[in-house]
Amino acid sequence: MQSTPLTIFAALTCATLAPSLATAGVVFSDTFSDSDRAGWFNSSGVSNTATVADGALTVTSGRHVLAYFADTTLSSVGDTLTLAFDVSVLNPLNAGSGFRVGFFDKNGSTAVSADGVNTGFGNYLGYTAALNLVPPGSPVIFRQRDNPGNTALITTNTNYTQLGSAGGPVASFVSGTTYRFIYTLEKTGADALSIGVSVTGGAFGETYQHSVPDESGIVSLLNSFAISSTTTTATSFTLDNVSVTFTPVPEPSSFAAWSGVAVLGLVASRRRRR
Ligand SMILES: [Ca+2]
Ligand SMILES: [Ca+2]
Repeated sequence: MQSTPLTIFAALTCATLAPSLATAGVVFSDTFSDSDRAGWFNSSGVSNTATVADGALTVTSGRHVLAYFADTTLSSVGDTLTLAFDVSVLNPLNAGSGFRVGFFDKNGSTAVSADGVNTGFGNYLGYTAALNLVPPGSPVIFRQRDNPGNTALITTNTNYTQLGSAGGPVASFVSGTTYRFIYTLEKTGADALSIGVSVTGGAFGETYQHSVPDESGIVSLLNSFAISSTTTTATSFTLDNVSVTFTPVPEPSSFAAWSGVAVLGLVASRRRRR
């Protein structure tokens, strides 16, 4: 297409509108192919409890690993934030709430910049899902971190209110088997969220998926996540192909603006052909 004043205007308008949509998509990604764990912080002051080898991150149980992403707000009904990762565990055991994942808002705190022993997290708000890797029918337990104070982020439930529980793993995790773990927050109302997990792979197939709602006092600004297992759950866990993806529903105003741009472009194109 040749440039006309209208197509130039349309292109400029697109460029102006583009930043408002730039927050959609992948806001965090790590495959550990560079053999380091820059951007990940271990709750231990002993650095060798989280190490990268063979392109994956292995974390000793009893500790969490934490990473940050840009402030992301679930503002419209349908907006979804998803943490996805491959995980394998070594020597999984029967322990309720043993394996935990969480999305958090650091809530004005300074982001940690080094490994530490559960310090600096007193103000964090957010949500966790916890499950038993080797259940006898234990449910997945969903909690909200809504009572800040204790500085441990995810290795204690002191700061948490239980939102509910749902079903339970339909099989046990098997040592050394890689599973795809997906943890999701979806805005479902003005002051409501749905928190869900799904695990696929091994004996789980596609069948393991549960969620519960939080129907008031929601945390809709998120900028960090953590993954943890208790010492009674497994010897260690190994992560790879970790991503956080923000999937907003398109704003009506964005639709209107973009369709306006499209109409302008079409008009310009037709005028030129006449
Ligand atoms: Ca990798
Ligand atoms: Ca709540």
